[in-house]
Amino acid sequence: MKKKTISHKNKLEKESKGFTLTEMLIVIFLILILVGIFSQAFKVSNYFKKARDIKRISDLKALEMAISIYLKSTSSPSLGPTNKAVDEASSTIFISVPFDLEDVRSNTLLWQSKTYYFSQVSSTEYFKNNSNGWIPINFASLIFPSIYSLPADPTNSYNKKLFYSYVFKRSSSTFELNANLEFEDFKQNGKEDKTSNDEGDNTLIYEIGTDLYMMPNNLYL
Ligand SMILES: [Ca+2]
Repeated sequence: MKKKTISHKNKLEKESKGFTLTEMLIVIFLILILVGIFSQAFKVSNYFKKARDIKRISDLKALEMAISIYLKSTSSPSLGPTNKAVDEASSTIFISVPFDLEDVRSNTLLWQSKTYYFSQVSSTEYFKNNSNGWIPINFASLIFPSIYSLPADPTNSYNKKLFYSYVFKRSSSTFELNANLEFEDFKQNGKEDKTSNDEGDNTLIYEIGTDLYMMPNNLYL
């Protein structure tokens, strides 16, 4: 009777060990599936980051070209409203985020002992090409390149630090456009670094324009 009890106990232990092994195999199998799913999701997420960055770079290049041609082809060009150039009383940063989505118009930014103010327009105006858009330049009369509507960052969020920005200097008729990039390969020291070799003063940010030393370098921090 005692022998039977021991044998029953051994049987239970064997069953218990067998179940653990099966369970382990199932867990390993599930982990492998999850690793596969996450690595695919990571690839997809990277693909979208890259696509958004390509749009950012191409948007800013198009805007730079349009502003440069506007300056050359317009008899008395205006890069922005009175007092809002970086060399005027209220140095202003114009951003692509509409104020009715995220309002930072009362914010200020201190950079190198100088205070910068923010300019935003509404979501029904920000894309306008007639100086009422987020870039205060009248592109409406520009024949080539034709800018029918101003591009904005694909994410376009101040809080996420993904938006376009513009500043200008009146005395020299110069300007700068900035965008923050997401794709690791395009960032500083990445395989296709786009932010530290653009001749600007901010190695973390994609800068384009005719004076790349105007935008405060703490704007996207
Ligand atoms: Ca840069």
